[in-house]
Formats: sequence, structure tokens, C-alpha cells
Amino acid sequence: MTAVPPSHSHTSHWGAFSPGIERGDVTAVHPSPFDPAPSPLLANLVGSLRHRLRIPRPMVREGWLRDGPGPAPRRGDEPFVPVEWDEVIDRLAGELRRVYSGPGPEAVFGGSYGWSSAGRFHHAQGQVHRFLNTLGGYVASVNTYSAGTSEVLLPHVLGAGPEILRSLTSWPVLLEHTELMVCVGGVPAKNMAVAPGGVTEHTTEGHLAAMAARGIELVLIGPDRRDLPAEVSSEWLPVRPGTDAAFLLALCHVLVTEGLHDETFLATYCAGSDEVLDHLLGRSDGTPKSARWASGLCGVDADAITALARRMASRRTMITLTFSVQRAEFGEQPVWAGVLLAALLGQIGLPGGGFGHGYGSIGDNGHPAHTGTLPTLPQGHNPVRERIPVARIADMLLHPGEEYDYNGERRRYPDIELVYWCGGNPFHHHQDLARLRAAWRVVPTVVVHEPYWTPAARHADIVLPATVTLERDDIGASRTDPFLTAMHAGAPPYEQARDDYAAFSALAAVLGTEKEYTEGRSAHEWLRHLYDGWRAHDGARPDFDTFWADGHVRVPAPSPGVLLADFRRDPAAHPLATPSGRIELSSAVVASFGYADCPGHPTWLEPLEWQGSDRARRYPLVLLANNPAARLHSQLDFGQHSRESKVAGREPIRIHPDDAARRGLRTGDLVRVLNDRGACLAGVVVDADLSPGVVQMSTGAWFSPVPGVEPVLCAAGNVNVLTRDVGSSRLSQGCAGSRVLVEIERWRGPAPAIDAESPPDRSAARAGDRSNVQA
Ligand code: PGD
Repeated sequence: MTAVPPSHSHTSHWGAFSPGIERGDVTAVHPSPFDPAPSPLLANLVGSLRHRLRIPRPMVREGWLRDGPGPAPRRGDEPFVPVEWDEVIDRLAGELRRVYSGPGPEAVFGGSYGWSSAGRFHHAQGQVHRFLNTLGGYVASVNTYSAGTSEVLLPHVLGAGPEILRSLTSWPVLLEHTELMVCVGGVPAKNMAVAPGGVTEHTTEGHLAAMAARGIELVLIGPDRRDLPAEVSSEWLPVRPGTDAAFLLALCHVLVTEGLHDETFLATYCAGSDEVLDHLLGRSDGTPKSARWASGLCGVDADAITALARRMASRRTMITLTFSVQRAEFGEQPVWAGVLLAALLGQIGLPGGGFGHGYGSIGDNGHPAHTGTLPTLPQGHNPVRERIPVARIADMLLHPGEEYDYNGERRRYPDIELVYWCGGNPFHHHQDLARLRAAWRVVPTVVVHEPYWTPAARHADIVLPATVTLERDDIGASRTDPFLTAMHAGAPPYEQARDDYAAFSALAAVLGTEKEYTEGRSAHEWLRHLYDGWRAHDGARPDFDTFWADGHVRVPAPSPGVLLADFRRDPAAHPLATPSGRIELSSAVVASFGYADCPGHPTWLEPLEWQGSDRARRYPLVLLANNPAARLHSQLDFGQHSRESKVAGREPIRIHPDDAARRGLRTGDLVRVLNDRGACLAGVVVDADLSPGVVQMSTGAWFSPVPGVEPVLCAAGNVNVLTRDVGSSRLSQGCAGSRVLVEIERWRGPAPAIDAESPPDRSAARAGDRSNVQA
């Protein structure tokens, strides 16, 4: 295999490549020759450097420029005024001075969640955190939108959260040892193209195909056939969305009532079995969690549940759940029930058996992680202790001073004066966008660094135009990638765009923290410095100049691992970090919190969305709102591959033929998807791969509210106008956006324009024209 041409090596979260650049823009993308299955997402980069949605120069919202900081009911609707860099730096420095010297760092929200771009130095979130720390700190956020529910639950059950998710049993081990893989939520191929920091070798789909070819049984538990297509899966049990916990408890019930569970494993490695067995058998609440009981809830035939449980007990079985299963109200329950099921089978810690979480949720899960550190920009010290669970941002802005629960603590929301965001798009990743927009308008000042006119940039007061990775040198690396990649700049910055580092350096110079922030290094000196620090761990690594000239260093992959193998081998020497040192099938700690929405052991809880009101009658379809196949989150939604995925110019919505026929809909129709929170437009795709009663729409279409329509109508099809902004439970307060109830109706009349497809000046000009808006 030949190496990546060194002068053009680069990488992205969705793959390494070398760009063809003509007249300052990308005209072709050549995937890394090391990549056996390059991602089609690379095509989104074509034309992305000089795209009309690039932000050419610093911009300030007219009202902020005129009136200064303060709540802004029209933030997001008002025009922007171009401002010179020197002026914007002075004004922003003045505003930072006002806030830091007045209400203080506890009034600055710098959580700034988001994936930004690959590259270890120009990592936007790392840069903003480092910068704010030099000023005195900021209110941070904890956990992720991806797996925030499990990140809080699993430390109570397995003694570790994110660490467990990073050390899943490896794909090669599964290939060799697994006989049956039960995939709750499937192993969706679309998500495997992407991993934070880059995937140079896309191998996961190959692993799945090899498992199927080897005759390993792969069973899909979920409402969408595409999450584990027929080519690789041997069986599809289409559970009703949101009922996985009931389904899993029933499998447990079959094992226990038929004496198929491993009592020695429970006695040796687990704590809290008695309470959970009492619950399973109905001794504590009068309801045995039998296959028949679960069948009425999840829609899967009781005999099929019983047969699957018996098969699981007869062979080496891996149970895996996608992150989307926990990205929901009461999302802790299926995850905990999955651990319980694996414990009853007694295979946790054995090669190819036990519990997995997130295979197929992100490209690098199941790939062995490097043990050493990666080149990383130090972020300094944040003295502010105040932090919020990441998905509670709108609550924080709307309810300063109010109390809330989180993981056994009673906390209070801070009062925020200034939000500083770099490298993320809250108007993509957050739920109930009409509510978020209202919350956003309460804040006195919002600052965003962005390369593009994303909805986040459009809802800011001060917008600093950022470069994209192809306009700067950087180092690409991820926790599992076998390459460290030299990311060579391929084009000059667009118009007046600056690196985040350059913008912060200029601000720091005015604010008197330049020495602390830059440590006297230029961006390129930082790259060399970070690389040298990384190289110092292993003298065999080439020096920086050789690395830069070669374009990459191969970082030997660690040997494939087995989750919790050490614990299984010797639980006394390798106890888990739980109170008992064992797997906690019920947790006295969680029980002691007294949360009805997360009791002390896995429990079936019916989602509130469809309880007790006439909501389920008015909105009879369950919408799966999951991550897209045609782009990473909302990034480059204007790109070629993403554009090609649109239907009727909007985000597609997939619907079962029976549901489509009932509404007189055909593929290609334009529809309105609605519930009480708002509505969005979408293009219909009739698809028998979905269960009846279920529709699917991806996140990531750029929020494009049609002016004058309340509470909100998104012309582009941003599904987060529909989702509920509630925590998964009082325990984890995780993102609960993965599904929601909706109705669909044909759109009649002319379709409203998608303002987000043009820079704000042009869309503002159109905002007065509401003639084509359906009431
Ligand atoms: P991105 O679209 O990746 O989304 O949410 P996230 O905010 O990470 O946003 C990154 C932004 O960074 C882009 O706008 C990009 O242009 C910008 N950017 C790139 N490079 C740079 C740079 O160098 N400097 C600066 N300043 N900016 C840069 C993702 C989040 O969404 C995640 S991780 C998940 S898993 C969630 N998934 C769901 C879901 O399944 N269902 C729902 N309903 N909602 C979700 N939201 C979550």
C-alpha cells in the first residue's frame, strides 16, 4: 500500500483524505489509501471552502451593537453588521471585562458542547476552555449528548462510565468467539463512518459482514430494519420503540424461571441479585416480568422472546445496546436490564460474551484504545465548580437560581450573563428548539466562533469567522486510530476568517492574559511542542520534521481486549469501583436517592409522553430522531452528499407503506410533521423497513424557522423542533431526544423558502415575505 501523499495529508472525523484544491476550494477528495471502506461523507467537503455560507468577516447583531448587552427578543431574527477585527476584539474584550469584573466567572457559560473538527491543537472547545480559564474560569457542562445517561448510570452498576464505553470487547474477539449477538437498536452502519478525531481505516462494516459470513447469529431488536440490515442479521424482532426494558426483563424472567441462569456468577461477581430477582418474579410488586407480560408492551410474540432466551443460554452470547436506546426518557432502564441479562447468562468477562454498549453508535467503539496520551492542548485550571448536565442548558437559562436533581445531588442553576460557544451547534443538538430559542433570548450576550452561517451563528450577538481545518496545519489523532496524521493546510483562510487560536490570542493581548494563553508560542510552535511531548513517551517515534514530511506515523494498535476480563479472572485483585466491588444488579445508592424515574434496580417504566393524555391519539406515530447517514450531525448540511439525500428539498422522513397509504402519501411528497411543540417540513420516503406506526427522521438539517409561525415551523426539516426537552431521569439528566410522538400531514400550497440556505442578510430580506406560509 502506498502512503498518503505527504504534502496533502489531512483528516476529518469521518476519514483521512488528501484534497484536490483548485482556485482555493476543494474540487476532489481522495480517500486515504489505508482506508478499506472510505466514507461517502467525504464528498461533503467539495466546494466547502468558498461556499456562500462561509462567514467572511466579524459580524455583530445590529441590536447588540446599538443597545449593548441585554435580553434580546429578536436574537436570531435581526440583521448583522460587519465590523473590523480590531473593533470586534475591543468590544468583546470590553464585554468580557464587564462580566468577569462584575458577576464573575460563575456568570459565563463556556460549556460549549460540540464536535467541531478533527485536529488536536485547533480543537475549538479546548481553545475556548483554555482561554476562559485564563480569565478566571467558566460554568462548564458535564457528560455528553451521545451517552450521557449511561455515563451517569454505569458507574453505579459497573464502577465506571465513559471508561467502560471505551474498552468494549474488540471486534476481532467477537469474530472469533461470539456465537450469538443480540443487538438492541442494531449496529447501525451509518454511525460507524464517524469517530471523534478521525477514522483512517473503516473496518467495522467488514467485521459485521465477516461475522455474518461465519454463521454468527446477529439478532436485531428494534423498530428499524436498517439498523442491522437483512444481509447481516439472521432475525428481526421489531420491538415497539421505548419498550426495550420490558423486552429485556422478560428474557431475564425466562432464564430465571427455567433455571438457565448462572447462579455461581451471581454469587461470585454480583451484588443485589435478591432484590432484582424478587422484582423479576413479581414477588415484590405482584407482576412477574414474563414473556407474556412483555409481549403486550413491546409487541414481540411471547414465544419468540422465550425461544431467544433459551438460545442465548445455550451459546456464547454478546448483548449490545446502541446509545440511542439510552438517549430517551428513562434511558437508564434498558441499559441496566442489559447488564442484568448478561450477568444472568454469566458470560461477562469471557471472550465474545457478556455486555456491550455502543457498537455501531460511533465508529471507534469496539476498537482497542491506545493506553498513552494523545497530543493535547492543556486547558489550564477552572476554579469555578458550578457545572450543569450538558442537556439542561435551556433549563439553566430559563430558570436561574432554581433547584434540580442530578445523581443524588440537589443543585441550583447559575445565572448566566454571557454564553461563549465554539465548535458546536446547539440549534442542532438540543431538543425543543422553540424553547431553546426562548432561553437563548434571555441571555445578555452570546458569542459564537463559526466558519459557517449555522443556526448557532445566526442566534449570536458577536460572530467571529473561524477557519476550517483545510486552512490550517494541525495534528490528527484519536484514541483508537492507528495513525497520527499531519493535517496540512491546503488553502489560505477564507476572506477574514481566523483560527480560533488567533482570535483568542488577540483577545488575550487586549485583556492582559496573552502570556498565559499563548505561552509565547505560535500555532506552528504549539504543534511541534505537542508532538514532542507525545514523542517523549516512546523514543522510537520519528521527530516532528519527519512526521510532517511523511504525513503520518503509524501508532501500533493495542491487542484486542475483552471487557471486564481482569475482574472475571480475579475479582479480589481487580474489584469494580462500586460500593460492593461487584456488578450492582440493584444499587442501594441509586435506591437511596428516591427517584421514581430511576429506582434502585432495572424496571420497566412507561414513557410519560404517551401516558394519560390524548396526546397519543392526536400524535399516533413514534418518530425516531437519530443521527444522520449523509453528514456528521449538522456539519456541512449544504454539502454534496447531504444535498443528494434530501427529498422535496427537505430532510427525508421514512414511513411504513400502511401508514403512508392511510394518509394518502407517496414517496416524494412534501409533508408537515407536527406535535404540540412545533412542526417541520419533510420529504416522504415510503419504506417497509420500518415497523408500522414508526417513522424515522435524521437530525442535522439546519434550523430554518419560517418567520411569523408560532410556536415554530422549520422549513428545512430540523427534527429537534419536535423532541422533548426533558432529562432522561433525575439521576442522569441525559439527552432524551431519540424519539417523540408526531402526526404527519400533506403540505398544501407553495413551500416556504429555507432561509438557512442563504447568509442572514439575504434571508432577512426575504423575511418580510410571508405570503407562502400555510396557517
Ligand atoms: P455538529 O453539527 O457536529 O453538532 O452536536 P454538535 O453540536 O457536536 O457541530 C459542530 C460545529 O462546529 C459545526 O457547526 C461546525 O461548522 C463547527 N466547527 C467545525 N470546525 C470548527 C473550528 O475549527 N472552529 C469553530 N469555531 N467551529 C468549528 C452533536 C450532538 O447532537 C451529538 S454528539 C449527539 S449523539 C446527539 N444526537 C442526537 C439524536 O440522536 N437525536 C436528537 N434528537 N438530538 C441529538 N442531538 C445530539
